[in-house]
Amino acid sequence: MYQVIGTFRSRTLRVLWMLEELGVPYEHIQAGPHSDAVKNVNPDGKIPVLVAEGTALTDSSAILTYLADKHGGVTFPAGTIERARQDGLLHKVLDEVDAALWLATRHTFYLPQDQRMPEIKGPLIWEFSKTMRSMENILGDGPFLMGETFTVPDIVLTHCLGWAINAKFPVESDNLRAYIKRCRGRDAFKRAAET
Ligand SMILES: N[C@@H](CCC(=O)N[C@@H](CS)C(=O)NCC(=O)O)C(=O)O
Repeated sequence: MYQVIGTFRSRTLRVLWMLEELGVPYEHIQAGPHSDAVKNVNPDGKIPVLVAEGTALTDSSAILTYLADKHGGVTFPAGTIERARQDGLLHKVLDEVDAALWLATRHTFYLPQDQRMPEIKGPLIWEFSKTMRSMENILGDGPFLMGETFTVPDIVLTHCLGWAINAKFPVESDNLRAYIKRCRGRDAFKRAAET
């Protein structure tokens, strides 16, 4: 059985959500970054970690893609044009949304005090707003980023948008707000969020 290591209030939620979407059983070990439980399997101390077939897999997007391919769900098949578009969207979300939020988080409270540049948040918010306009265009009538099919980048973007709202990054578009609600309304998300 898969083991998911990481706290619920982190990128670990993405992995729990994917496993619920796929209907695959798993064990969830609640452990924070740099705890012994994490460092035993990932010396970097970062979460989430998925232990699959005795091997510790790291990076939430890599884990989601592995699970989607392995169980044949929440993705277009590898080697198709749709999959190339899906992966392009995943990388756009990682480059422009996840990276901005993580940089702001590090400079707000994660880095040692003397290494922080909290003023970086202003330019990051400016760029983030541009990205939100672009995401709104891509989403169009949706309902999901890839149209009718819910895929890996929807999990990552929905997770990031929740993070953005908590971090006071503006998500003002009604269309994107409705998208978050739609994705979070999925039974699999509700089950993951309850674990
Ligand atoms: N790109 C990685 C980032 C992993 C990551 O930075 N996780 C955070 C928690 S969400 C963490 O463990 N931070 C501790 C650290 O950076 O030392 C992923 O998507 O899994």
